[in-house]
Amino acid sequence: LSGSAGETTGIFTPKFEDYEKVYKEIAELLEEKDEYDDGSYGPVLVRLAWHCSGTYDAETGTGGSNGATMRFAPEGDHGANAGLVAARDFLEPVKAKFPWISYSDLWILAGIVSIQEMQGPSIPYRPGRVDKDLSACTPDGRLPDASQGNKHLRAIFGRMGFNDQEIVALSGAHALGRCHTDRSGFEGPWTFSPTVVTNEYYKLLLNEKWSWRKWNGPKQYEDKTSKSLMMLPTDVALVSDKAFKTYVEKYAKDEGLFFKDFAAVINKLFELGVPFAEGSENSKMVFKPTNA
Ligand code: ZEM
Repeated sequence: LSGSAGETTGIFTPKFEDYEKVYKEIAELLEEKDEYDDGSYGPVLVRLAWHCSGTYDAETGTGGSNGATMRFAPEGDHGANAGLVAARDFLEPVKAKFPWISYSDLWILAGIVSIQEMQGPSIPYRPGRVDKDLSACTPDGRLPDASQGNKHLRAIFGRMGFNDQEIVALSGAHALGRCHTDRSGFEGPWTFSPTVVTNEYYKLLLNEKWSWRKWNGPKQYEDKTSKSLMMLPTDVALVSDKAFKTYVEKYAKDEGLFFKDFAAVINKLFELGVPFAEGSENSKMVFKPTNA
């Protein structure tokens, strides 16, 4: 009844079926626009969803995916967000077709669609994010700096409320995508299958020999075998730190465990600081991947 009551007053109350339509639209666009980068916008869409969420500060309750403040110049221009305009532009036609969805709900949904369509685990979804104005932009420097190490990772992710196990599980996202010299300055992919969610990142961290790449760019590692893969200093910190390494070993051994923990921690990341409706915790949406 709530749906029809809404309609009579001109307020549209979207339901599961409506979000499912948005899911399908994004999935179709992913398939259609397959000439970007390694053949998919999936990785950069996952990065967009992460960079909205990763500004969260548990102490002040500021930042996080609620607000979509990366639309505005101060935050959109933060060095960490270089290149994410490609992901935001990709989603503009979806926003135009479904104007009732907020940018902040749309960007997070796109991250979930991408993970699922790239054969990753199923990630539950809850809408409820509201777009804010530019006064809600977060200060620069809240996202991790790839040139740093274990202390920095614990400080940045600790501020969001994540522990060691969660930091390692989140980092498995680097199975996806690549670094671009014109964005971060770093170069290359972490794995040989950058458009498929796998536990390859952990296997490579453990089983490859990583040495400093000799080049003019920022300090990064290259693998000894093919010299075509890369690791950031923050990636290698996950095997040089003993506590982190135990989780790298677990996820390298057991892809099922990684998928389970990745789904849980991505769900937590994407919901940081979002004032969801009471009771919505128990009624999250789960979408079927298109080709399952
Ligand atoms: Zn990333 N990430 N990230 N990351 N990331 C890049 C690319 C991608 C760090 C980082 O500095 C960088 C997480 C954590 C951390 C993705 C997802 C997630 C790039 C390359 C850098 C430099 C950007 C470029 O040049 O285009 C650091 C220091 C992290 C701390 C642990 C987490 C958490 C992620 C998701 C859950 C993804 C998917 C990409 C690939 C983007 C693309 O365009 O291919």
